[in-house]
Amino acid sequence: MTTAKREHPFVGKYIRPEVLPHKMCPGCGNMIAGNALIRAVDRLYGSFDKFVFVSGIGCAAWVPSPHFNADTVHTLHGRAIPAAIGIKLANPSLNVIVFSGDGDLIGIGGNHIIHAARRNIDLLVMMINNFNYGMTGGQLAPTTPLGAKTITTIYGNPESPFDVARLIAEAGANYSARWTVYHNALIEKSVEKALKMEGFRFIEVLSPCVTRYVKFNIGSLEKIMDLFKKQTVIYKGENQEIPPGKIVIGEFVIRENPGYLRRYGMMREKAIKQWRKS
Ligand SMILES: Cc1ncc(C[n+]2csc(CCOP(=O)(O)OP(=O)(O)O)c2C)c(N)n1
Repeated sequence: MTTAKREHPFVGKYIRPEVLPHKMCPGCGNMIAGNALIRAVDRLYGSFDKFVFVSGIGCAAWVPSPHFNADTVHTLHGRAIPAAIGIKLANPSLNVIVFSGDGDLIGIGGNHIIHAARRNIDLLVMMINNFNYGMTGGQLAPTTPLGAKTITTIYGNPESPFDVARLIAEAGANYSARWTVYHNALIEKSVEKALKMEGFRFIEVLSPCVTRYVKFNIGSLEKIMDLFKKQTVIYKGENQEIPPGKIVIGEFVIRENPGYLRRYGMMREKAIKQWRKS
């Protein structure tokens, strides 16, 4: 007996039908971010032909691979960025997108991401921040809020988290933004904008891990979505006063600096000219 292939009603050709229904927990925000990414790609390019998606290990890393009907590379934990850099340098005509979790990108992969931002490498990185290591049981991550409970900090987290979007902006990226899955239309616009830019572009998406983090700290999906709706303020510049308890979302930096490939090309030309003269 053959089973009829099901096509996703909205993002159809971009999703491999054989992997549906997806395996994320009910209420997980991963696919909302993935959906926004697909819609932005669809509007600008109409296909995944010129794209490669790279991910590390974790629930978020499962969004492009195996779900996207595209060229995807599922790398080792924390190593999505170096793999993506290699792909981009080998074939600069490709749009290389890293899609992974906070534990993967800023925990084990933290060193890679800050240097890729500093070097303004021509990559788009989407990081799902669900405030913990979801796939392995809800352990403390470098994004877990101070005082929050996780399976490894049952009395509360004694550490301060990284403000990842600002860290990446400070490190030298051309674009850095943060949204929540409540703001899915804004994620889509942000991806569209980032895809038109060069250099390192970073989009952080705050997302509910209902099975772990939300269960330990907030209580329910409704409550965290309400928090994303009511407790967020849009970033308006460094002089903005942020009331206590608010979550700042928005675009933290938009630069037009040459990306790594263009800078490398300029240096190369200079070197060739000097060598010809000598
Ligand atoms: C070298 C190595 N260390 C640890 C692990 C175990 N591990 C797999 S996924 C993961 C956490 C992923 O967290 P995150 O990136 O936040 O993704 P999430 O599951 O929360 O979406 C860890 C610690 C591993 N696979 N490889």
